[in-house]
Amino acid sequence: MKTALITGITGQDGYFLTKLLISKNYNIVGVVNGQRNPMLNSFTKTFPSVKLLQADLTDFSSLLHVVSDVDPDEIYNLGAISFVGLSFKQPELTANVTGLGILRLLEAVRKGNAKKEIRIYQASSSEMFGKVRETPQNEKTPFYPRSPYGVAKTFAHYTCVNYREAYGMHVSSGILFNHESEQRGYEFVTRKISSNIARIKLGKAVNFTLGNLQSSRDWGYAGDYVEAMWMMLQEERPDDYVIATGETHTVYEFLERALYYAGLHGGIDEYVQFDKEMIRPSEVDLLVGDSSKAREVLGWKPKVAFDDLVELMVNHDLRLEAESNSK
Ligand code: G4F
Repeated sequence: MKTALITGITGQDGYFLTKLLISKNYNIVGVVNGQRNPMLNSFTKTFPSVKLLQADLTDFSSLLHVVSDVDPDEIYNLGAISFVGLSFKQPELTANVTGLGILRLLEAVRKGNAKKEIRIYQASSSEMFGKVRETPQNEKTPFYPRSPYGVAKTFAHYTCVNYREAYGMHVSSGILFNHESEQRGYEFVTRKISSNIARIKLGKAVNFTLGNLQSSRDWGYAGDYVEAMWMMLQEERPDDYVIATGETHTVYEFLERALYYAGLHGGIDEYVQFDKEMIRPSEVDLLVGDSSKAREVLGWKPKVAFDDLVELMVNHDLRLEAESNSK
């Protein structure tokens, strides 16, 4: 039985990766900072067999202990300050967790007592492409990050490349484009839209606020994307892979589709007000990924299309809101 150690296990991707690895009969250990984590209770209820250990990506000695004690076959580093908007407000914390976290983890593997051939997955991000240099973006596209989050992820990405080359470590990075689901945090735009539209549909709200509706994202389904993470670590040779659908849509289009699936037929202005607080100091205007390499080498491809993604998120939130009425 293989053992996987997962940081950021209580987030959206941690949820789907845990499900996947349980189906593959892994022994799973999660790294959590229990005192500050509001998701902990629901995670332990959903996955009672997963062992959770206390450590933090900002605390090298805690990582050293956990890695040495668990001695995993695979490590998935999903832990991060992952909300781009917040990274502008807390840039130093973002650099520490999202940027330096993987450096500490790699050092914990190198210096600790765990086996040296551990395979490591780093959650890189399409935010690294930022002000894009070419379209679509692939593994060779130069990075131009536009947020403290993007800068931190770029540092982390190159740290992984360096540890691979300098020390021969088995580190692979998935350059994942936006991936959403019914487990998505409410601060991200897709879930903000689906949850608020569900509330409007059920008469619990009349409108909600959004910022820039013109930016375009390549949105896929998180459940599909965690399969790519696992596939990367099954390859003999570590490498970097873009994981994306190859389709891009504006926030406006997501909103339109969501209103349609909820059966709300008024104009967008009827339901959405502009909030200048949501405008970022610098924005990523357009992301669309070319995942040919992952398709060819890993045999990975996305299964859930854009329309299906919007529909499943809206239906999920309509159900949630209806259930909370009946409680
Ligand atoms: O949903 P978002 O906050 O996601 P963003 O910034 O693209 O980042 C996500 O994807 C990255 C991959 O490229 C990940 F690395 C990262 O961790 C995260 O998962 O915003 C999407 C777009 C932005 O252009 C934003 O300005 O939606 C725009 N937007 C408009 N109104 C809004 C809102 N975003 C949020 N969160 N809230 C709004 O009210």
